[in-house]
Amino acid sequence: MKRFLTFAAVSLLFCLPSVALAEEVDPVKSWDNHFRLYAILVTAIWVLVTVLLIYFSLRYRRKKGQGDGASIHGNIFLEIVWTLVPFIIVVLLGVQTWAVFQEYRKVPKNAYELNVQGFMWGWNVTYPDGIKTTNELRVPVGTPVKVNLTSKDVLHAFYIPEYKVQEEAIPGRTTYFWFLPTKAGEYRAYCTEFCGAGHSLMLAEVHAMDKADFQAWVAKYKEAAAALSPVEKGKKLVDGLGCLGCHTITGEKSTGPTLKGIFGSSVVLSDGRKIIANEEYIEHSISEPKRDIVKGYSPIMPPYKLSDEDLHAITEYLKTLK
Ligand code: HEC
Ligand SMILES: [Cu+2]
Repeated sequence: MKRFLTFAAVSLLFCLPSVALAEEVDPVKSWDNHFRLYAILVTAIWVLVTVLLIYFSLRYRRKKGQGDGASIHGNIFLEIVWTLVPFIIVVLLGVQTWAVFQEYRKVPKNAYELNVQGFMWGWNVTYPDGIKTTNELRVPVGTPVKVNLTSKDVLHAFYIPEYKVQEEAIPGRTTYFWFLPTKAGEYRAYCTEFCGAGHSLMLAEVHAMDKADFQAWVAKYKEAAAALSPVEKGKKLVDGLGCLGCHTITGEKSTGPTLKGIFGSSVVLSDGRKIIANEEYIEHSISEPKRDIVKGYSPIMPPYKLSDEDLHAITEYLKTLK
């Protein structure tokens, strides 16, 4: 019993570095500890075997005039020792390997989640705020980062050496990995699955940024996204203001005339005038619909009080509906 307890205590000590002692789980540290344990054990065994080999070769070599030595048959004690010791070592390493593997697979709950898609030949990154980058991965220091990985075409693999993570990117399937950026800096991610002529160019920059820098980058990126082009903004307005409740953009008549192809078309008004739908006409049709009523329609469109900028954006969008 006492022996068993000693054994249990020693086993625990071996596993401690990666499992129990870690205040903050970081697979990189656990991996390093694991590797160190391997290195120490392997070196110790190598030194022991080599030293004994040299010593015995010299000490017990056959000298001139000596006959054959005594023939020795087995030694139960030695047999048990050299079976049990390697067995214990293998079990310990096995247990620790399993513990490290668990860390790699168990993503912390507060992880920042990114989507990465490999393609021939590059990496598309999508962030939670809808930010998109290509061949550029930005992550906040101190927050665990989970990457959902997939591929658009063929097999790729995503590898960041410094974070000791590597995962397969498989078309039609989503795999994942996570890591903890601990220090601000620039790293590089590689494709490690031979995927064609551009394989060696499939690199991505990994920017580990201090939290404040990262937030500033997100804010700046969002601002840029908010500055939509007039056409995009116009589309948003038309979709958002309910214009499509009375108008189509596909050519069919609805409660109101279709908005498809309206710009530059000639419109017959209810009082018989015929005019060309230019910017001014369209903007007036929205802000003062009662002024010019299209022939064959009832004057039911409500006036919209919009800024000049918004009116312009809608007009720009309507111009694209050809
Ligand atoms: C309640 C229904 C209704 C809504 C909502 C509505 N419209 Fe109209 N719209 C009409 C009708 C009916 C006409 C035709 C009679 C007229 O000229 O006022 C018209 C006419 C127009 C015309 C002139 C069409 C032509 O062929 O000359 C434009 C441009 C237009 N609407 C744009 C818009 C936009 C942009 C919105 C949203 C911001 C909008 N409408 C919302 C009913 C509506
Ligand atoms: Cu690749």
